[in-house]
Amino acid sequence: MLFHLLYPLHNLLSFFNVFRYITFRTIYAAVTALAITLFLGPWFIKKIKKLQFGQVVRDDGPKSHLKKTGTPSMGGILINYAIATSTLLWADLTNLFIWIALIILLGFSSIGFVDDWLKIRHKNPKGLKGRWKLFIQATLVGLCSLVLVISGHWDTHLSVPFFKNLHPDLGLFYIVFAYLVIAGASNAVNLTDGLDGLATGPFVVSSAVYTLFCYLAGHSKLAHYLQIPYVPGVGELSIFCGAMVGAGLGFLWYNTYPAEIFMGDVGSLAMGGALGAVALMSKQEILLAIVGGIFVAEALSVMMQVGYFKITKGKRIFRMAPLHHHFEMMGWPEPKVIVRFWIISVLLGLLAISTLKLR
Ligand code: 57M
Repeated sequence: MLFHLLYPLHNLLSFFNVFRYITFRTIYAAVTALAITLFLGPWFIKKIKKLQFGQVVRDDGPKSHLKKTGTPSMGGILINYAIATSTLLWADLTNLFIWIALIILLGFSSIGFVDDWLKIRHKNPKGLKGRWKLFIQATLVGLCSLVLVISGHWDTHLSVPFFKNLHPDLGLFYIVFAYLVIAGASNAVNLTDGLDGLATGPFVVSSAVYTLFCYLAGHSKLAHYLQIPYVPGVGELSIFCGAMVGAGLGFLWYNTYPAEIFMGDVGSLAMGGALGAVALMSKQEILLAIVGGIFVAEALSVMMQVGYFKITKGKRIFRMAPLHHHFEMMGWPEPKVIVRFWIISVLLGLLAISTLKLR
C-alpha cells in the first residue's frame, strides 16, 4: 500500500523514489514483520493463556515433553498476521504473485486453525480429519493454479539445481506436482515443529534464501546472467519472503527454548504452504528440497518409520520419529538437537545459494 501511496510523491520529493526499489521495501517488510511479532508477542501470549489455548502433550512421546503441557499454542496467528500486514503495507498490490502467496498462507492457516481448535478446545487429539485437510489443500492449490494459467503465468517446465540446461516439461502433471510441493512442504514443516524453535529456524533460513532467489528471478539481466528462469513480476515476492524472515525471527524470540509459545498447526501448515508456493512461483521448485532439507529429512524419517513399522509388524528404524525425537531418545538435550538442526539448515541454505554458480 505504501508503494502506491508514497512512490507517486517522488515527483514532488525525489526521496520517495526509494519506494520503487524492491530491495528497500524487502528490508522494511522484514523489519515491520519483526516489530509486529516482537512487540505484540507478550500481549498475544497473555491473551492465549487467558483463552486457555494451552498445548495438550501426548503421553507417548519423550517424557521430557510432559512438562510442556499447557504451553500457549496457536502462535501462528501472530506470525501470519505479521506476514500478511507487512506484505500488504510494502508490496505492490497489483502483483498477482503477492495475492497467490497470501491466499495460500491464509488458506492453509485456516486449515491449521480448525485443526488446533478441535485439538485444544474440543480435546480431540486427532483434530481435523486428514481427508478434509487434503481436500481443502488441493482446492486451494487448484484455484491458485487456475489463476496462474488464466493470467499466462503458468509455466510447466521444471528447474533442476546444478543443471542449467535441464528444464523437463511436466505438462498437465505439473498441477499434481504443484500440489505435492505445497502440501508436502506444509506437512513437512508441521512434522518438524516438535521442539522449541526447531521449525522456526529452518523456516527463517528458507525464507531468506527465497528472498534472494525471487529477487534474482524477477530481474531480467541477473536472471539471464545466472541462467535461471526469468519470471517477470516475481521479484515482488521478495517482499513477502522478507516479511516471512522478519515474522519468523520475531516469533523465535518467544519460541526459542524454553518456549513461551508454540506456533500450532495454524503456523506450521501455513508457513510450509507459503514456502512451497514461493518455490513454485519463482520456478525454483526442487531447490526447496535442498534449502528445506531439514523438513525433508523429518518427513522422510516418519515415512520410513511408519512404513518399516507396518512391514515388520512393530520394528523401528529410529528410536522414535520424527528424526528430532530419535536424537532426544539418544540422550541429546533438546537445545542441542535444535541448534545442531539450525546449523545444518544454514549449511543447506548456503549450498542452495551456491547452486547459482555450480551449474
Ligand atoms: C506435528 N506436533 C508436535 C505444537 C506445534 C505419524 C506421526 C509421525 C505424526 C506425528 C504428529 O502427530 N505430528 C504432529 C508435531 C507437538 O507440537 C504441536 O504441534 C504443532 C505443530 N504441528 O506448534 O502446537 C508437540 O511438539 C512439541 N513442541 C515443542 N516445541 C515447539 O516449539 O516442544 C512443539 C513445538 C508439542 C510439544 O511437545 O506437544 C508433536 O510432536 O506431536 N507424531 C509424532 O510426531 C509422534 N511420533 C510418533 O508417533 N512416532 C511413532 C510413529 C512414527 C510410528 C514412532 O516413531 O514409533 C511424536 N509426537 C508426540 N508424541 N507428541 C512422538 C509421540
